[in-house]
Amino acid sequence: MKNSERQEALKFTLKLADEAGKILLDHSRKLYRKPIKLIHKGAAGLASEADLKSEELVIRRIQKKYPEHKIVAEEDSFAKKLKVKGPDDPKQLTWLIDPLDGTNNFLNGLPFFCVSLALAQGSEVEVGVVHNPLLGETFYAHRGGGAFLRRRFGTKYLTKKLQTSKVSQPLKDSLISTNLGSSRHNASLIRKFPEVRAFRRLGSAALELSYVAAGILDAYWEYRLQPWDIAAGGLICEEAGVPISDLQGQKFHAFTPSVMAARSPLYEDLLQVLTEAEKS
Ligand code: LIP
Repeated sequence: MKNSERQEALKFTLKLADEAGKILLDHSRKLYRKPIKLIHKGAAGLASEADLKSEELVIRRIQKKYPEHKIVAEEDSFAKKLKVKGPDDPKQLTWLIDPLDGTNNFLNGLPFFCVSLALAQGSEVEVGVVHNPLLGETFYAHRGGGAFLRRRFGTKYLTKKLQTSKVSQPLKDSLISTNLGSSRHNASLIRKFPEVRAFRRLGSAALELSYVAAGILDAYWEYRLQPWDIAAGGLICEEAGVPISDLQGQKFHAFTPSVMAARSPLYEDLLQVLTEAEKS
C-alpha cells in the first residue's frame, strides 16, 4: 500500500468508527432502560443487536468505498461458520472488523467496550482504529505514521502521539491485564506467578492492547483470540514502539492466535515466565 492510500484509509476508518460508535451509544442508552435482544453463540460467547447493527453499517460503508476489498467481520463469520485464516495472497487487502469488542462489558453496563477496525495487506496490518464511544477515546495508527490517542476531557478533545517511555517497569511493579484464571490459561499459573503490582482483566483485547501502547497498562497477553480482536490494537502497539508478538515470541501479524505486548525488559521477563509455565 502507498502511504497516501494508508492516510486516506485511516481518515475513512476514523469516520466509520465514529459512526459505528454512535450505534453502540444508542443501544447502550436503550439497554440502560430495558434488556436488548441477545444472541447466544455457544463457545463464541454472546452478541446483541448492537453488535449486528454496528457491523451492518461498517460492512455497508466499506463495500461502497472499497468494493474490491475482502471483509472479515466477527458476527458475519459466526453466522456463516467461516474458519478464519490468513490470506493466501500477500497483496490481498482485508478488513478485520469487531463491531463491538467487549460485548460482555457492554451488556452489563461496564463502560469498557469499543469498535475495532483494521485494514490488513496480506497479514500485515496497515491501518487500525479502536474507538470507545462512551469514554470518548480513540486510538489510531497507520503503518509508518505513528500511533495517536484522541481523548475527551469534558467538552474538549485532546490528541497526543503515543511515545511513552521506551523502558518498562520491572515485573514486580507492573500493572498487567490478562485473563489469568480463565480456562484458556494453564490453571496452576495463577498460583506460581511472580509478584506484580496488580492484575486486571478488562475484557476488551482491542482496548487492552491500545492501553499498553499508551502506557496506561504495562502489559497485556491473551490466548486464543481472533484477528478482529487484535489487528487494530496490535498495529497501535507497533506504531507506539511497544514490543508485541504471539506467546511463542513470533512476530505479531493480524492472524496470530495469541498475543503479548509490553515494553522491554518486561516483555522478555513475561515471555520467559509464560514459556516456563507452558513446559510444566
Ligand atoms: C472479546 C475480547 C475479550 C476476549 C474474548 C472476546 P468480543 O471480544 O476482546 O477480551 O477475552 O475472547 O474475543 O467477543 O467482546 O468482541
